[in-house]
Parts: sequence; structure tokens; C-alpha cells
Amino acid sequence: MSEEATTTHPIPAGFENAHATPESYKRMYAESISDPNGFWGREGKRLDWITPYTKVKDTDFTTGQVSIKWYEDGVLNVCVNCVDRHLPERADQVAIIWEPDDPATPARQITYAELSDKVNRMANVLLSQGVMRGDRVVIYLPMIPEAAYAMLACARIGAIHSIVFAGFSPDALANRINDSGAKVVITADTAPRGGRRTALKSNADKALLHASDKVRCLVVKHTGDQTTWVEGRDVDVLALMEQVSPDCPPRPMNAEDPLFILYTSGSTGKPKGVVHSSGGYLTFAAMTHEYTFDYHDGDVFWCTADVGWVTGHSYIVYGPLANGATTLMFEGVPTWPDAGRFWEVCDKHKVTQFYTAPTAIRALMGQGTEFIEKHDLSSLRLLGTVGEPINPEAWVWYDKYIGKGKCPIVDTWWQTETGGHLITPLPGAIPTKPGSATLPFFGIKPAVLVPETGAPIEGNPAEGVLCIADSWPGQMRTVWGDHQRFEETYFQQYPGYYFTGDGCRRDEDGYYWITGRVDDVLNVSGHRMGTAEVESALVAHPKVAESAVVGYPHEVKGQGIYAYVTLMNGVEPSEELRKELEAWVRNEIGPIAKPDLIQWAPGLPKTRSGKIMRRILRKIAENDYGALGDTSTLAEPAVVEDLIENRMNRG
Ligand code: 6R9
Repeated sequence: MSEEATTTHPIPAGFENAHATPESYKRMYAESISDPNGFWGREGKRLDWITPYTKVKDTDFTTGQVSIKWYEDGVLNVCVNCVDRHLPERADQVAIIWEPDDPATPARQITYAELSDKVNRMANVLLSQGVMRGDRVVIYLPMIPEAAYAMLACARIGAIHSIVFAGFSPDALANRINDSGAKVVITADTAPRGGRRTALKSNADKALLHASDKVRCLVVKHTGDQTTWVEGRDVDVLALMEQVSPDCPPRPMNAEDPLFILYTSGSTGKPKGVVHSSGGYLTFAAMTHEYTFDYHDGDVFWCTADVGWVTGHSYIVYGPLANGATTLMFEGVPTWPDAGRFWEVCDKHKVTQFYTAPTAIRALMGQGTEFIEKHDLSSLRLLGTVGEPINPEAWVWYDKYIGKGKCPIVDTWWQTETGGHLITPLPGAIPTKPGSATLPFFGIKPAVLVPETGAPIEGNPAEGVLCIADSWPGQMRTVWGDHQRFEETYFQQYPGYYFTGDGCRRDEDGYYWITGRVDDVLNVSGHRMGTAEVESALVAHPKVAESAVVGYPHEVKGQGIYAYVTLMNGVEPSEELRKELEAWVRNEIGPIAKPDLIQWAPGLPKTRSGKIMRRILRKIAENDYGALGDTSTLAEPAVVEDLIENRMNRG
């Protein structure tokens, strides 16, 4: 490894007046831990409250009675905090810069005044469709401003939104509509991405065949492409927005009322609906956005995530808009029309903070530097990463070619469940080490536990599973419709702690290094997926008898999907069948779940009690079969030899 990759990078020049300095970080962190009520009581005041809270923290991690409440008697409206309260000073400031997929299409600059107009109209459209406080609204939209309008419109009337990533299949959409019991789905005709178009409305039509016929479909005519139209069910949103009033009174909401549900993958079963609150979530999203990115007035903040993921929720929409920021929303992809697209957009809009995923950095690293050199990146002040561990080589490349050695890199570790950053450098306060998420954010008490016993490891260095010892305002409150699953997933295995599902190491300096999931969750290009989800898609195919899915190291994606497939008796493996299974999984879940490698497995290694030995399958997929460990409990050892013999990853 190069020297840069293993040395500590000091705080760059220009961050002397950052929101957090080395001294203030230490002082504030200590206070946040010793007096959470005082600390978060003050921080909650960054929001405007209709009725101020008198209670701050009321949380309990005890198994059997897990309960998380922040600011519980406060009343506010999230939309007012993201829009209305900025109008006196920022009506003409740009709130959202929208950069379309095709660079030939003009960008749009949406001011806070315009945002207010659109959001109020969208809220009135929802009311006109019978959407009431507490109702669920599924949003299945491309990266267009209407996605943000829809989120904020829901917040304005107290409806709970649930965004489904536009890359998900009709089946995945149907499951989420039904699990959340949505009254309305908001979609668009088609979604341009990388010069191609996804037929979103047609996907929604297919999904709605499996949902109650009472569900309305609100369609944003974005491209003008032809779609089918179901009279009485489908509504032309943009046309209706013109007709309704631009004034919709905000609904006063309790701090603990759910703001949104976002489905995410776990190690078992169906994706679960992560429920986030209004007051605590927004406080945490706003504070982390300000501190981690050192956001100041006049900055142009760009998070390249999709609003279908939590990163888009917290750092394209809620965090930035609560702070009265200018946030950039990008419809396209990093490699179209060419691999300079990100840098062209940074140059064009004079982006100051740029936040992306390691997988995108690795993909662009492979394209050479001429795509960067064409563009002026001097506006950039800070770079960020999220979604998966960043390998030091990618970190060093990002630092050198994009940050020109002058921008701090914030490697932010967090999860859908956490609402915002939990472990991250603060640019003016914490020197960085490539590959480390560094130190905890205010109020976060990380604990490294011995995986088998759950005993906390004191002192440094330490290695084990990562847990969090106490609550923070942005923490998820429950699993939609299944509080017991919430407790079982996050609080049962290590009593008294929130279990993250990640493994980690803490070095001599107390810096945290996330080593990846310790459960059966894959992280493919920063997208979370349960091995169980891919397996159940595969076994739903009539020719598949059994399947086991594991991850393996992939140069660009971080992890690739490796599927072992046992076919039904009498079915012969073939290249055709391989393609068919790939297409099948795409269809069942979405393109991001397509297996990278499929190995035909006459049998799977099982214990005598019939449990699949995933540890062995992982080793074979990693091409590391020399170290299979203890195989003495295998029912049929010969199965393993066949799998090694015919392994797919010989790299
Ligand atoms: C925000 C987000 C969460 C999982 C998490 C971990 C991985 C996220 C990371 C990281 C190492 C980072 N992860 N950020 N690993 N370093 N900076 O990605 O949420 O989609 O729920 O994924 O992603 O494994 O547990 P989500």
C-alpha cells in the first residue's frame, strides 16, 4: 500500500472556522454523553416548534420494552421547517438545483419561493385524493424535483411517505404498497437514466394489479411518453397542481409522529419498513448535515444518492432544506454521456461539497484522469463517501484527483436505521485516516463487543461487533406494523445495546474501521440486500430446487452476488438457463439484485441437522477454499469437493 494510504491526513487549511474545531468537538462530545438531555434539548431548538417540548429524551433499550421517544410533547411541522420558515430571508435563494439526465436539457433552479408554491399545491392535490393525516403514500419517482415536492407535501399534511427506489421491480413495489397499506402511489410516465428510459408507470400498473383497487395512481408527466391510463384511478398530478390553491395550511404534528417509512433489507425475511419520526429525525438530519459537511450559507451541496435510499432522504432533502441550504439533485449516472459527468456538474454548478459512494469512485478510477482534467473543480471544499467501506486506494485517488489534496474526505458510517451519520470525521476537528470512519458524532456511544459473549471490549485496539450503547434523536422508532421484529432484530442478541449488524475494529487512537456486515446482508455497490431475498426469488423459479446466496469481493461493486443453485430433478444446467435465472431475479427484485455468478450445485453443504453451512460457501465464493475451517459437522463432505472443483470465481 502507498504511504498516503497508511498515514494520518491532518485537517486541511481553510477549516479553522469550521462548525467544529478539535477543541469544540471534544468539549461538545463530552457534554453530549454526560448530559444528553441538556445537549439535545439545546440542539432541538434548531427547529421551529409550534408547541415547544418540555421533555427531551425518553428511551429504553431493555429487551421486551424497547421504546424510543425524543421531544415527545413537542409539536411541529417538518415541511414548515424545510420551507416556510426560510421564506422571510431566502425566498429568492435557490433551494434545489435540478440537473437532468441529458446534459443538453437545461438545468432548473428552484427557489425557496417556488418550492413553497409547488409543495403547497402538491399537498392540496394529495388532500383532493382523500389522503389524510397518518395515511401512507408510496413514492415511485425518478430523481426529479417532484420527488422532493411529494415528500414535503406529505410532511405538510401529516401523511407518511414511503419511497420505493425507481430501480425496483413491480413485484417489489407491490409488496411495499401492500405492507404499508398505502392509499396512493405517486409515479412518473418514464424515467430517463443514462440515456435510456425505464417505464415507471407501466411498472406501477403491474404492481397495482396486486394491490387493493382503491389505491390511486398519481402520475407526473415528466417525459411526455405515452402510457396507459386507467380512468378513475390515474390522476395527472402536474395538471391538477395548476388547478388547486397554492396555499395549504400545515398540519401540526407531534414530534413522535412518523415522517416516513423506508424499506430496507435484513438478514432474514422480507424487507422491513423502517419508521422514522418527525422531530428527532429532522433535528439529527439537520445537525449532521451542518457539522459533517461543514455547511455554510452560500455553499452548493451535492449528494449523488437516489432519494429512494436513506442517504437521499437525509442529505438531499431533509437535512439540507432544514438548514436553508442549496441542494443539488441529479437525475443521471456518473458514466453517461461520458465518465466526466460528475465533474462537469461540479464545475457547472460550482459545487462546494460533494458526497458519493465508494463504488462510483472505483468505477471512475478505472476510466483514467482525462475526464477530470477537462473540468474546473476548484469550487470543491469537501468530499464525502457513504454506503460501504472505502478501500484506501480509492480514498487516495479521490483525495488526489478530485480533492487535489486540499479537501477533507468525510467517510460517513451510518444506516437506514440510524437516520443520519453516527461515525464520521468532522472536517475541522478530526484528522482522517484512509478507510476509517474515524470518531463518533455527538451523542453516539459506540461499543465493540465480543461477538460470542456480548462482553464490551474496553481499551484499544479492539475488534468485534459494533453496537451503540444509547439512543440518539435520529434513531428508527419501530418496524412498520411489527414492533416485535424491531426488538428481535436490533436489541435481542446483545441486551441493552442497539446492534448494527456491522463488524468493526477500533485502533490505538480510538478510530473506528468498519469491516462490513457480520450478518447475511450483502452490500452491492452500496445497496443493501438480504441473501434471503435473492434466495427466495431464485427458488420461486419452477426449475430451481434450492439455492444459497453469499457475497464475494468485487473490484468495483465492493461485493458481488454469488448464487449456488440446485436444480429440480431432471433439469439440466445450461447457459440459457443461467440467463433465464438472471432475468428472473431482475424481474422479481430489480436489476441491482441480479447474481454476478451462478454456480450449479448438485448439493449444498449442510450440517446433520440440515442447516446450510454458509461459512463454507462464502470461502469457496471468495476463492479461499484452502481455509475451510471445521468441516467435521458436514452431513456429506463430498458435496464440498464438487463445489470447489466447479467454483466460478477463480480471480
Ligand atoms: C447510509 C447507508 C447500511 C450499511 C451499514 C454498513 C454499510 C454504510 C459505511 C458503511 C463502511 C461506511 N456502510 N456506510 N460501511 N463505511 N462509511 O448506506 O445505509 O443502505 O442502510 O446501509 O452500509 O455495512 O450497516 P444502508
